[in-house]
Amino acid sequence: MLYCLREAGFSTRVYEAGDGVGGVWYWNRYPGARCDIESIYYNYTFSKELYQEWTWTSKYPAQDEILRYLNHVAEKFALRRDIQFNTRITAAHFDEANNRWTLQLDDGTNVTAKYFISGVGCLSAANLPNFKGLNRFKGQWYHTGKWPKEKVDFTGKRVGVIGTGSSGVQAIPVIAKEANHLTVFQRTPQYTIPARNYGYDPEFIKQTKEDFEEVKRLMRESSTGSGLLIRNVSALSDPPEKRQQVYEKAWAEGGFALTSAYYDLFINEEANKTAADFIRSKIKEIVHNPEVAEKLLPDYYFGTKRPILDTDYYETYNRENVTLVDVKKEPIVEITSNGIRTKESEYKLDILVFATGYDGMTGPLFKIDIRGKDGVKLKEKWEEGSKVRTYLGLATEGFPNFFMITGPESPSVLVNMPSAIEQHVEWIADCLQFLREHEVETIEPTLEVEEAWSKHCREVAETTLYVKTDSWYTGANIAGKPRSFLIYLGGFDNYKHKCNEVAAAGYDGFTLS
Ligand code: N01
Repeated sequence: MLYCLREAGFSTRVYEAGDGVGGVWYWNRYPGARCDIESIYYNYTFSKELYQEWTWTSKYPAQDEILRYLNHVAEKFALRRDIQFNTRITAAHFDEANNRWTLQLDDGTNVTAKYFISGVGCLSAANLPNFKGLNRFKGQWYHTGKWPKEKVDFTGKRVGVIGTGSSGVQAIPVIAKEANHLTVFQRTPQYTIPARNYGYDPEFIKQTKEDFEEVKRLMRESSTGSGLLIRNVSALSDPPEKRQQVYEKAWAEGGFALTSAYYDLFINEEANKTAADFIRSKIKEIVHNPEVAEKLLPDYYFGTKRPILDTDYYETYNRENVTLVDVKKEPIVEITSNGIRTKESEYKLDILVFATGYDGMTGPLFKIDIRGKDGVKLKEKWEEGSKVRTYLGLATEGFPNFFMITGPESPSVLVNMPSAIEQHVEWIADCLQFLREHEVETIEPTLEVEEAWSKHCREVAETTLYVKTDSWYTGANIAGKPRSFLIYLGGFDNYKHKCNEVAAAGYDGFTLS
Protein backbone atom coordinates (compact mmCIF):
# COMPACT_ATOMS: atom_id res chain seq x y z
CA MET A 1 0.00 0.00 0.00
CA LEU A 2 2.83 2.32 0.93
CA TYR A 3 4.65 1.57 -2.31
CA CYS A 4 1.56 2.17 -4.49
CA LEU A 5 0.56 5.40 -2.78
CA ARG A 6 4.10 6.70 -2.86
CA GLU A 7 4.31 5.89 -6.59
CA ALA A 8 1.04 7.78 -7.06
CA GLY A 9 2.50 10.82 -5.33
CA PHE A 10 0.58 10.69 -2.04
CA SER A 11 2.27 11.55 1.21
CA THR A 12 1.93 8.34 3.20
CA ARG A 13 2.93 7.16 6.66
CA VAL A 14 2.60 3.63 8.02
CA TYR A 15 2.30 2.79 11.72
CA GLU A 16 3.38 -0.63 12.90
CA ALA A 17 3.22 -2.17 16.37
CA GLY A 18 6.22 -4.46 15.84
CA ASP A 19 9.81 -3.35 15.53
CA GLY A 20 10.01 -4.76 12.01
CA VAL A 21 7.93 -5.54 8.94
CA GLY A 22 6.23 -8.89 8.31
CA GLY A 23 2.92 -8.79 10.23
CA VAL A 24 1.74 -12.33 10.84
CA TRP A 25 5.19 -13.60 9.82
CA TYR A 26 6.83 -11.23 12.27
CA TRP A 27 4.75 -12.35 15.27
CA ASN A 28 4.30 -16.07 14.55
CA ARG A 29 7.82 -17.36 15.28
CA TYR A 30 6.63 -20.53 17.01
CA PRO A 31 8.46 -23.79 16.25
CA GLY A 32 7.21 -25.38 13.04
CA ALA A 33 5.57 -22.21 11.70
CA ARG A 34 5.45 -22.37 7.93
CA CYS A 35 3.21 -21.43 5.04
CA ASP A 36 0.57 -23.78 3.66
CA ILE A 37 0.27 -22.06 0.27
CA GLU A 38 2.84 -22.94 -2.39
CA SER A 39 5.59 -20.36 -2.10
CA ILE A 40 5.70 -19.54 -5.81
CA TYR A 41 2.18 -18.11 -5.31
CA TYR A 42 2.89 -16.64 -1.90
CA ASN A 43 4.50 -13.42 -3.03
CA TYR A 44 3.80 -10.09 -4.63
CA THR A 45 3.28 -9.79 -8.36
CA PHE A 46 3.43 -6.00 -8.73
CA SER A 47 7.12 -6.18 -9.63
CA LYS A 48 8.45 -8.65 -12.17
CA GLU A 49 11.99 -7.80 -11.10
CA LEU A 50 11.18 -8.73 -7.50
CA TYR A 51 9.76 -12.06 -8.66
CA GLN A 52 12.86 -12.78 -10.72
CA GLU A 53 15.36 -12.00 -8.02
CA TRP A 54 13.78 -13.91 -5.13
CA THR A 55 14.25 -17.69 -4.97
CA TRP A 56 12.13 -19.80 -2.63
CA THR A 57 13.88 -22.86 -1.23
CA SER A 58 10.85 -25.12 -0.82
CA LYS A 59 7.17 -25.57 -1.57
CA TYR A 60 6.09 -24.54 1.94
CA PRO A 61 8.84 -22.31 3.37
CA ALA A 62 9.30 -21.76 7.09
CA GLN A 63 8.41 -18.51 8.86
CA ASP A 64 11.98 -17.17 8.90
CA GLU A 65 12.28 -17.47 5.11
CA ILE A 66 9.01 -15.62 4.51
CA LEU A 67 10.07 -12.93 6.96
CA ARG A 68 13.37 -12.59 5.05
CA TYR A 69 11.35 -12.15 1.84
CA LEU A 70 9.23 -9.39 3.38
CA ASN A 71 12.34 -7.65 4.71
CA HIS A 72 13.86 -7.91 1.26
CA VAL A 73 10.77 -6.19 -0.19
CA ALA A 74 11.01 -3.44 2.43
CA GLU A 75 14.68 -2.98 1.59
CA LYS A 76 14.32 -3.07 -2.19
CA PHE A 77 11.60 -0.44 -2.27
CA ALA A 78 13.08 1.64 0.58
CA LEU A 79 9.85 1.34 2.54
CA ARG A 80 11.16 1.65 6.09
CA ARG A 81 11.76 5.38 5.91
CA ASP A 82 7.99 5.93 5.91
CA ILE A 83 7.13 3.32 8.53
CA GLN A 84 6.99 4.24 12.19
CA PHE A 85 7.71 1.04 14.12
CA ASN A 86 6.94 0.22 17.76
CA THR A 87 3.76 2.28 17.45
CA ARG A 88 0.20 1.23 18.00
CA ILE A 89 -2.79 3.26 16.83
CA THR A 90 -5.17 3.34 19.78
CA ALA A 91 -7.95 5.47 18.24
CA ALA A 92 -9.03 6.89 14.88
CA HIS A 93 -11.76 9.55 14.86
CA PHE A 94 -13.29 11.25 11.82
CA ASP A 95 -13.57 15.01 12.11
CA GLU A 96 -16.55 16.08 9.98
CA ALA A 97 -15.76 19.79 10.12
CA ASN A 98 -12.47 19.25 8.30
CA ASN A 99 -13.03 15.87 6.65
CA ARG A 100 -9.90 14.55 8.31
CA TRP A 101 -9.07 11.48 10.38
CA THR A 102 -7.25 12.02 13.66
CA LEU A 103 -5.20 9.03 14.71
CA GLN A 104 -4.07 8.64 18.28
CA LEU A 105 -0.71 6.92 18.76
CA ASP A 106 0.20 5.00 21.88
CA ASP A 107 3.00 7.45 22.66
CA GLY A 108 0.28 10.04 23.30
CA THR A 109 0.72 12.02 20.08
CA ASN A 110 -1.89 12.58 17.35
CA VAL A 111 -1.64 12.71 13.57
CA THR A 112 -4.22 13.82 11.04
CA ALA A 113 -4.79 12.33 7.62
CA LYS A 114 -7.24 12.66 4.77
CA TYR A 115 -7.43 8.90 4.31
CA PHE A 116 -7.26 6.16 6.92
CA ILE A 117 -6.43 2.67 5.63
CA SER A 118 -6.32 -0.32 7.92
CA GLY A 119 -3.85 -3.10 7.21
CA VAL A 120 -4.34 -4.77 10.57
CA GLY A 121 -4.87 -8.24 9.11
CA CYS A 122 -7.56 -10.81 9.85
CA LEU A 123 -5.71 -12.84 12.47
CA SER A 124 -3.71 -10.46 14.62
CA ALA A 125 -5.81 -10.23 17.80
CA ALA A 126 -4.57 -13.21 19.82
CA ASN A 127 -7.13 -15.20 21.80
CA LEU A 128 -5.88 -16.05 25.26
CA PRO A 129 -8.68 -17.97 26.97
CA ASN A 130 -9.51 -16.74 30.42
CA PHE A 131 -8.35 -19.76 32.43
CA LYS A 132 -8.40 -19.30 36.16
CA GLY A 133 -4.93 -19.14 37.73
CA LEU A 134 -2.61 -18.28 34.83
CA ASN A 135 -0.98 -15.60 36.99
CA ARG A 136 0.02 -18.30 39.50
CA PHE A 137 1.87 -20.43 36.95
CA LYS A 138 5.56 -20.61 37.91
CA GLY A 139 6.81 -21.80 34.51
CA GLN A 140 7.02 -19.87 31.24
CA TRP A 141 4.03 -19.49 28.96
CA TYR A 142 3.67 -18.31 25.36
CA HIS A 143 0.98 -17.67 22.76
CA THR A 144 1.93 -18.89 19.26
CA GLY A 145 0.94 -15.54 17.76
CA LYS A 146 3.23 -13.53 20.07
CA TRP A 147 6.27 -15.73 20.06
CA PRO A 148 9.53 -14.23 21.38
CA LYS A 149 12.45 -13.61 19.04
CA GLU A 150 14.78 -15.64 21.25
CA LYS A 151 14.62 -19.40 20.83
CA VAL A 152 12.50 -21.10 23.48
CA ASP A 153 14.46 -24.11 24.71
CA PHE A 154 12.21 -27.11 25.35
CA THR A 155 15.09 -29.49 26.07
CA GLY A 156 14.39 -31.63 29.12
CA LYS A 157 11.15 -29.72 29.82
CA ARG A 158 7.59 -30.85 30.50
CA VAL A 159 5.56 -28.91 27.97
CA GLY A 160 1.78 -28.45 27.59
CA VAL A 161 0.16 -27.25 24.36
CA ILE A 162 -3.46 -26.07 24.43
CA GLY A 163 -5.06 -26.01 20.99
CA THR A 164 -4.84 -28.14 17.86
CA GLY A 165 -5.61 -25.71 15.02
CA SER A 166 -3.08 -24.87 12.27
CA SER A 167 -0.64 -23.40 14.81
CA GLY A 168 -0.84 -26.26 17.31
CA VAL A 169 -0.62 -28.91 14.59
CA GLN A 170 2.56 -27.30 13.25
CA ALA A 171 4.17 -26.77 16.66
CA ILE A 172 3.31 -30.09 18.34
CA PRO A 173 5.58 -32.43 16.28
CA VAL A 174 8.55 -30.05 16.61
CA ILE A 175 8.14 -29.51 20.35
CA ALA A 176 7.65 -33.25 20.93
CA LYS A 177 11.08 -33.97 19.45
CA GLU A 178 12.78 -31.58 21.85
CA ALA A 179 10.80 -31.79 25.06
CA ASN A 180 11.17 -34.34 27.79
CA HIS A 181 7.40 -34.78 27.75
CA LEU A 182 4.61 -33.11 25.80
CA THR A 183 0.97 -33.04 26.89
CA VAL A 184 -1.51 -31.89 24.25
CA PHE A 185 -4.81 -30.49 25.50
CA GLN A 186 -7.23 -31.01 22.62
CA ARG A 187 -10.77 -29.68 22.54
CA THR A 188 -11.78 -30.50 18.96
CA PRO A 189 -9.92 -33.15 16.97
CA GLN A 190 -8.83 -31.86 13.57
CA TYR A 191 -8.58 -33.13 10.05
CA THR A 192 -5.05 -32.62 8.87
CA ILE A 193 -3.39 -33.67 5.63
CA PRO A 194 0.32 -34.33 5.13
CA ALA A 195 2.04 -31.28 3.60
CA ARG A 196 4.82 -33.43 2.09
CA ASN A 197 6.99 -30.39 1.76
CA TYR A 198 10.03 -30.65 -0.50
CA GLY A 199 12.94 -28.51 -1.62
CA TYR A 200 12.56 -26.88 -5.02
CA ASP A 201 14.63 -28.07 -7.91
CA PRO A 202 16.64 -25.24 -9.61
CA GLU A 203 15.08 -26.23 -12.96
CA PHE A 204 11.57 -25.80 -11.52
CA ILE A 205 12.46 -22.38 -10.12
CA LYS A 206 13.97 -21.33 -13.45
CA GLN A 207 10.81 -22.41 -15.26
CA THR A 208 8.56 -20.63 -12.74
CA LYS A 209 10.46 -17.40 -13.20
CA GLU A 210 10.12 -17.72 -16.96
CA ASP A 211 6.38 -18.35 -16.41
CA PHE A 212 5.93 -15.19 -14.33
CA GLU A 213 3.05 -13.88 -16.45
CA GLU A 214 1.14 -17.15 -16.00
CA VAL A 215 1.80 -17.20 -12.24
CA LYS A 216 0.57 -13.62 -12.09
CA ARG A 217 -2.53 -14.49 -14.11
CA LEU A 218 -3.39 -17.39 -11.79
CA MET A 219 -2.85 -15.24 -8.71
CA ARG A 220 -4.95 -12.43 -10.08
CA GLU A 221 -7.66 -14.17 -12.03
CA SER A 222 -8.36 -17.63 -10.60
CA SER A 223 -11.08 -18.44 -8.07
CA THR A 224 -8.50 -19.25 -5.34
CA GLY A 225 -5.96 -16.53 -6.15
CA SER A 226 -3.29 -19.19 -6.65
CA GLY A 227 -2.38 -22.14 -8.84
CA LEU A 228 -4.72 -24.37 -6.82
CA LEU A 229 -7.39 -25.43 -9.27
CA ILE A 230 -10.53 -27.14 -8.04
CA ARG A 231 -11.55 -30.15 -10.15
CA ASN A 232 -14.96 -29.73 -11.68
CA VAL A 233 -16.11 -33.23 -10.68
CA SER A 234 -18.59 -34.23 -7.97
CA ALA A 235 -17.33 -36.62 -5.28
CA LEU A 236 -20.60 -38.47 -5.70
CA SER A 237 -20.19 -39.03 -9.43
CA ASP A 238 -17.21 -41.34 -8.95
CA PRO A 239 -17.85 -44.93 -7.81
CA PRO A 240 -16.32 -45.70 -4.36
CA GLU A 241 -13.25 -47.53 -5.72
CA LYS A 242 -12.43 -44.69 -8.11
CA ARG A 243 -12.95 -42.11 -5.35
CA GLN A 244 -10.68 -44.07 -3.04
CA GLN A 245 -7.97 -43.97 -5.71
CA VAL A 246 -8.43 -40.23 -6.12
CA TYR A 247 -8.11 -39.66 -2.36
CA GLU A 248 -5.12 -42.01 -2.03
CA LYS A 249 -3.35 -40.16 -4.82
CA ALA A 250 -4.15 -36.79 -3.24
CA TRP A 251 -2.99 -38.03 0.19
CA ALA A 252 0.28 -39.27 -1.33
CA GLU A 253 0.77 -35.95 -3.12
CA GLY A 254 0.02 -33.95 0.04
CA GLY A 255 -0.92 -30.29 0.34
CA PHE A 256 -4.38 -29.17 -0.70
CA ALA A 257 -4.72 -31.78 -3.47
CA LEU A 258 -7.37 -33.49 -1.35
CA THR A 259 -9.45 -30.41 -0.66
CA SER A 260 -9.54 -29.61 -4.38
CA ALA A 261 -10.15 -33.18 -5.59
CA TYR A 262 -13.92 -32.56 -5.97
CA TYR A 263 -15.83 -29.30 -6.28
CA ASP A 264 -18.64 -30.25 -3.90
CA LEU A 265 -16.73 -31.26 -0.76
CA PHE A 266 -17.69 -28.11 1.12
CA ILE A 267 -21.23 -27.71 -0.15
CA ASN A 268 -22.67 -31.23 -0.06
CA GLU A 269 -22.91 -33.25 3.17
CA GLU A 270 -22.67 -36.61 1.45
CA ALA A 271 -19.67 -35.56 -0.65
CA ASN A 272 -18.03 -34.12 2.46
CA LYS A 273 -18.51 -37.40 4.34
CA THR A 274 -16.53 -39.32 1.71
CA ALA A 275 -13.43 -37.17 2.34
CA ALA A 276 -14.00 -37.09 6.12
CA ASP A 277 -14.27 -40.90 6.25
CA PHE A 278 -11.12 -41.22 4.19
CA ILE A 279 -9.10 -39.04 6.58
CA ARG A 280 -10.56 -40.79 9.63
CA SER A 281 -9.41 -44.11 8.16
CA LYS A 282 -5.90 -42.67 7.71
CA ILE A 283 -5.80 -41.54 11.35
CA LYS A 284 -6.65 -45.08 12.49
CA GLU A 285 -3.96 -46.44 10.20
CA ILE A 286 -1.26 -44.07 11.42
CA VAL A 287 -1.89 -43.97 15.18
CA HIS A 288 -0.92 -47.25 16.82
CA ASN A 289 -2.88 -46.98 20.07
CA PRO A 290 -6.60 -47.39 19.19
CA GLU A 291 -7.75 -45.35 22.20
CA VAL A 292 -5.55 -42.42 21.20
CA ALA A 293 -6.64 -42.79 17.57
CA GLU A 294 -10.27 -42.68 18.69
CA LYS A 295 -9.68 -39.38 20.54
CA LEU A 296 -8.13 -37.92 17.38
CA LEU A 297 -11.10 -38.66 15.12
CA PRO A 298 -12.85 -35.45 14.03
CA ASP A 299 -16.60 -35.43 13.51
CA TYR A 300 -17.40 -32.00 12.12
CA TYR A 301 -17.71 -31.34 8.37
CA PHE A 302 -14.26 -31.69 6.83
CA GLY A 303 -12.79 -28.35 5.74
CA THR A 304 -15.27 -26.17 7.59
CA LYS A 305 -12.56 -25.31 10.06
CA ARG A 306 -9.52 -24.34 8.04
CA PRO A 307 -8.03 -27.55 6.56
CA ILE A 308 -4.56 -28.06 8.00
CA LEU A 309 -1.35 -29.29 6.41
CA ASP A 310 0.99 -31.11 8.75
CA THR A 311 4.37 -32.75 8.99
CA ASP A 312 4.12 -35.90 11.13
CA TYR A 313 1.21 -34.67 13.23
CA TYR A 314 -0.69 -37.92 13.79
CA GLU A 315 2.63 -39.83 13.90
CA THR A 316 3.64 -37.72 16.90
CA TYR A 317 1.04 -39.51 19.02
CA ASN A 318 3.02 -42.76 18.57
CA ARG A 319 5.87 -41.24 20.58
CA GLU A 320 6.42 -42.43 24.14
CA ASN A 321 6.83 -38.86 25.40
CA VAL A 322 3.48 -37.53 24.15
CA THR A 323 0.14 -37.62 26.00
CA LEU A 324 -3.16 -36.53 24.49
CA VAL A 325 -5.81 -35.10 26.83
CA ASP A 326 -9.37 -34.69 25.55
CA VAL A 327 -10.55 -31.54 27.31
CA LYS A 328 -14.13 -32.02 26.17
CA LYS A 329 -14.27 -35.16 28.35
CA GLU A 330 -11.83 -33.86 30.92
CA PRO A 331 -12.21 -30.06 31.01
CA ILE A 332 -9.45 -27.75 32.20
CA VAL A 333 -10.46 -26.50 35.64
CA GLU A 334 -7.58 -24.15 36.32
CA ILE A 335 -3.94 -23.38 35.83
CA THR A 336 -1.98 -24.05 38.99
CA SER A 337 1.50 -22.90 39.96
CA ASN A 338 2.82 -26.23 38.63
CA GLY A 339 0.74 -26.88 35.54
CA ILE A 340 -2.84 -27.61 34.50
CA ARG A 341 -5.53 -29.18 36.63
CA THR A 342 -8.35 -30.85 34.73
CA LYS A 343 -11.47 -32.44 36.17
CA GLU A 344 -9.55 -35.69 36.47
CA SER A 345 -5.88 -34.98 37.04
CA GLU A 346 -3.09 -32.47 37.47
CA TYR A 347 -0.48 -32.26 34.71
CA LYS A 348 2.86 -30.89 35.90
CA LEU A 349 4.38 -28.53 33.33
CA ASP A 350 7.43 -26.30 32.98
CA ILE A 351 6.27 -24.54 29.79
CA LEU A 352 2.75 -23.85 28.61
CA VAL A 353 1.99 -23.00 24.95
CA PHE A 354 -1.32 -21.42 24.01
CA ALA A 355 -2.08 -22.31 20.39
CA THR A 356 -5.56 -20.99 20.99
CA GLY A 357 -5.98 -18.83 17.91
CA TYR A 358 -7.44 -15.40 17.28
CA ASP A 359 -10.45 -13.16 17.48
CA GLY A 360 -10.64 -13.21 13.68
CA MET A 361 -11.81 -10.62 11.15
CA THR A 362 -13.34 -7.97 13.45
CA GLY A 363 -10.99 -8.50 16.44
CA PRO A 364 -8.03 -6.51 15.00
CA LEU A 365 -10.30 -3.60 13.97
CA PHE A 366 -12.09 -3.48 17.32
CA LYS A 367 -8.77 -3.12 19.12
CA ILE A 368 -8.72 0.42 17.72
CA ASP A 369 -11.37 2.89 18.88
CA ILE A 370 -12.61 3.76 15.37
CA ARG A 371 -15.30 6.45 15.20
CA GLY A 372 -16.94 7.78 12.08
CA LYS A 373 -19.53 10.51 11.46
CA ASP A 374 -21.48 11.73 14.52
CA GLY A 375 -18.89 9.99 16.70
CA VAL A 376 -20.42 6.59 15.94
CA LYS A 377 -18.11 3.77 16.97
CA LEU A 378 -17.40 1.06 14.42
CA LYS A 379 -17.95 -1.51 17.16
CA GLU A 380 -21.37 -0.04 17.89
CA LYS A 381 -22.38 0.26 14.25
CA TRP A 382 -21.48 -3.37 13.80
CA GLU A 383 -23.03 -4.21 17.19
CA GLU A 384 -19.91 -6.05 18.28
CA GLY A 385 -19.98 -8.12 15.10
CA SER A 386 -23.59 -9.29 14.86
CA LYS A 387 -24.38 -6.60 12.30
CA VAL A 388 -21.21 -6.21 10.30
CA ARG A 389 -22.06 -4.33 7.14
CA THR A 390 -19.46 -3.40 4.55
CA TYR A 391 -19.39 -2.72 0.86
CA LEU A 392 -17.11 -5.34 -0.71
CA GLY A 393 -15.24 -5.63 2.58
CA LEU A 394 -13.44 -2.44 1.56
CA ALA A 395 -15.45 0.33 3.21
CA THR A 396 -18.44 0.96 5.44
CA GLU A 397 -21.15 3.62 5.49
CA GLY A 398 -20.69 6.45 8.01
CA PHE A 399 -16.88 6.13 7.94
CA PRO A 400 -15.80 8.36 5.04
CA ASN A 401 -12.32 7.95 3.55
CA PHE A 402 -11.75 4.80 5.59
CA PHE A 403 -10.62 1.68 3.72
CA MET A 404 -9.94 -1.82 4.96
CA ILE A 405 -7.38 -4.11 3.34
CA THR A 406 -8.89 -7.64 3.48
CA GLY A 407 -11.75 -6.41 5.64
CA PRO A 408 -14.76 -8.48 6.75
CA GLU A 409 -16.97 -9.66 3.84
CA SER A 410 -14.11 -9.80 1.36
CA PRO A 411 -12.59 -13.15 0.21
CA SER A 412 -9.52 -12.63 2.48
CA VAL A 413 -8.58 -15.75 4.42
CA LEU A 414 -10.42 -18.16 2.15
CA VAL A 415 -8.26 -17.33 -0.85
CA ASN A 416 -4.53 -16.81 -1.23
CA MET A 417 -3.81 -13.88 1.10
CA PRO A 418 -1.08 -12.14 -0.97
CA SER A 419 -3.48 -12.09 -3.95
CA ALA A 420 -6.31 -10.72 -1.81
CA ILE A 421 -4.03 -8.07 -0.33
CA GLU A 422 -2.61 -6.97 -3.68
CA GLN A 423 -6.05 -6.70 -5.23
CA HIS A 424 -7.34 -4.51 -2.38
CA VAL A 425 -4.22 -2.36 -2.34
CA GLU A 426 -4.43 -1.67 -6.06
CA TRP A 427 -8.16 -0.97 -5.89
CA ILE A 428 -7.71 1.49 -3.02
CA ALA A 429 -4.73 3.21 -4.72
CA ASP A 430 -6.74 3.61 -7.94
CA CYS A 431 -9.70 4.93 -5.97
CA LEU A 432 -7.60 7.58 -4.19
CA GLN A 433 -6.17 8.74 -7.52
CA PHE A 434 -9.68 8.99 -8.95
CA LEU A 435 -10.78 11.09 -5.97
CA ARG A 436 -7.79 13.39 -6.37
CA GLU A 437 -8.35 13.81 -10.10
CA HIS A 438 -12.04 14.55 -9.60
CA GLU A 439 -11.46 16.79 -6.60
CA VAL A 440 -13.68 14.66 -4.39
CA GLU A 441 -13.34 15.33 -0.66
CA THR A 442 -15.03 12.25 0.78
CA ILE A 443 -16.19 8.80 -0.27
CA GLU A 444 -18.34 6.29 1.58
CA PRO A 445 -20.72 3.54 0.50
CA THR A 446 -24.48 3.97 0.73
CA LEU A 447 -26.46 1.99 3.28
CA GLU A 448 -28.39 0.27 0.48
CA VAL A 449 -25.35 -1.18 -1.28
CA GLU A 450 -23.75 -2.42 1.89
CA GLU A 451 -26.99 -4.02 3.08
CA ALA A 452 -27.23 -5.76 -0.29
CA TRP A 453 -23.57 -6.86 -0.24
CA SER A 454 -23.82 -8.24 3.31
CA LYS A 455 -26.99 -10.09 2.40
CA HIS A 456 -25.29 -11.54 -0.66
CA CYS A 457 -22.29 -12.66 1.45
CA ARG A 458 -24.58 -14.38 3.94
CA GLU A 459 -26.61 -16.04 1.18
CA VAL A 460 -23.49 -17.42 -0.50
CA ALA A 461 -22.18 -18.70 2.86
CA GLU A 462 -25.54 -20.38 3.57
CA THR A 463 -25.11 -22.53 0.46
CA THR A 464 -21.99 -24.09 2.02
CA LEU A 465 -21.24 -26.30 5.01
CA TYR A 466 -18.94 -23.68 6.57
CA VAL A 467 -21.77 -22.10 8.51
CA LYS A 468 -22.67 -25.39 10.18
CA THR A 469 -19.45 -25.64 12.19
CA ASP A 470 -18.20 -23.73 15.22
CA SER A 471 -14.93 -22.13 14.15
CA TRP A 472 -13.10 -18.83 14.14
CA TYR A 473 -14.67 -18.29 10.70
CA THR A 474 -18.05 -18.02 12.42
CA GLY A 475 -16.78 -16.22 15.55
CA ALA A 476 -17.77 -19.19 17.72
CA ASN A 477 -14.24 -19.50 19.17
CA ILE A 478 -14.55 -16.28 21.17
CA ALA A 479 -16.76 -16.30 24.25
CA GLY A 480 -19.67 -13.90 23.76
CA LYS A 481 -18.82 -13.06 20.14
CA PRO A 482 -21.91 -13.03 17.92
CA ARG A 483 -21.98 -15.72 15.32
CA SER A 484 -21.64 -14.49 11.76
CA PHE A 485 -19.73 -15.57 8.69
CA LEU A 486 -17.62 -12.64 7.53
CA ILE A 487 -15.81 -14.01 4.50
CA TYR A 488 -17.02 -13.73 0.92
CA LEU A 489 -17.19 -17.23 -0.56
CA GLY A 490 -18.21 -16.46 -4.13
CA GLY A 491 -14.68 -16.87 -5.55
CA PHE A 492 -11.81 -14.44 -5.92
CA ASP A 493 -12.33 -14.07 -9.69
CA ASN A 494 -16.01 -13.10 -9.33
CA TYR A 495 -15.23 -10.79 -6.45
CA LYS A 496 -12.48 -8.99 -8.32
CA HIS A 497 -14.74 -8.59 -11.32
CA LYS A 498 -17.38 -6.95 -9.12
CA CYS A 499 -14.82 -4.57 -7.55
CA ASN A 500 -13.56 -3.58 -11.01
CA GLU A 501 -17.10 -2.95 -12.26
CA VAL A 502 -17.82 -0.67 -9.31
CA ALA A 503 -14.63 1.32 -10.00
CA ALA A 504 -15.23 1.50 -13.76
CA ALA A 505 -18.68 2.96 -13.13
CA GLY A 506 -17.15 5.87 -11.19
CA TYR A 507 -17.43 4.09 -7.81
CA ASP A 508 -21.00 3.04 -8.20
CA GLY A 509 -22.71 2.54 -4.85
CA PHE A 510 -20.48 5.08 -3.12
CA THR A 511 -21.45 8.63 -2.21
CA LEU A 512 -18.81 11.07 -3.41
CA SER A 513 -18.87 14.61 -2.11
O1 N01 B 1 -6.08 -21.05 15.76
P1 N01 B 1 -7.43 -21.95 15.62
P2 N01 B 1 -4.69 -21.27 15.01
N1 N01 B 1 -9.76 -24.52 25.70
O2 N01 B 1 -8.54 -21.05 16.08
C1 N01 B 1 -8.39 -24.42 20.80
C2 N01 B 1 -4.06 -19.37 10.14
N2 N01 B 1 -2.81 -20.09 10.30
O3 N01 B 1 -3.76 -20.22 15.53
O4 N01 B 1 -11.43 -26.10 17.81
C3 N01 B 1 -9.23 -25.48 24.92
O5 N01 B 1 -7.53 -22.58 14.33
C4 N01 B 1 -9.37 -24.61 19.66
O6 N01 B 1 -10.30 -25.62 19.97
P3 N01 B 1 -11.74 -25.65 19.20
C5 N01 B 1 -5.13 -20.30 9.57
O7 N01 B 1 -6.02 -19.57 8.79
C6 N01 B 1 -2.19 -20.52 9.17
O8 N01 B 1 -4.25 -22.65 15.08
O9 N01 B 1 -12.23 -24.20 19.23
N3 N01 B 1 -8.91 -25.31 23.64
C7 N01 B 1 -8.41 -24.96 18.53
O10 N01 B 1 -8.00 -26.29 18.60
C8 N01 B 1 -5.77 -20.80 10.83
O11 N01 B 1 -7.06 -21.31 10.65
C9 N01 B 1 -1.03 -21.23 9.26
O12 N01 B 1 -12.57 -26.55 20.00
C10 N01 B 1 -9.13 -24.09 23.11
C11 N01 B 1 -7.21 -24.07 18.84
O13 N01 B 1 -7.28 -23.75 20.22
C12 N01 B 1 -5.74 -19.56 11.69
O14 N01 B 1 -4.50 -18.95 11.39
C13 N01 B 1 -0.48 -21.52 10.50
C14 N01 B 1 -9.67 -23.03 23.85
C15 N01 B 1 -7.24 -22.78 18.06
O15 N01 B 1 -7.20 -23.08 16.70
C16 N01 B 1 -5.84 -19.80 13.17
O16 N01 B 1 -5.04 -20.94 13.52
C17 N01 B 1 -1.13 -21.05 11.64
C18 N01 B 1 -9.99 -23.29 25.20
N4 N01 B 1 -10.54 -22.35 25.97
C19 N01 B 1 -2.28 -20.33 11.52
N5 N01 B 1 -9.77 -21.95 23.06
C20 N01 B 1 -0.39 -21.68 8.03
O17 N01 B 1 -0.24 -20.99 7.05
C21 N01 B 1 -9.31 -22.33 21.84
N6 N01 B 1 -8.92 -23.62 21.88
C22 N01 B 1 0.03 -23.03 7.98
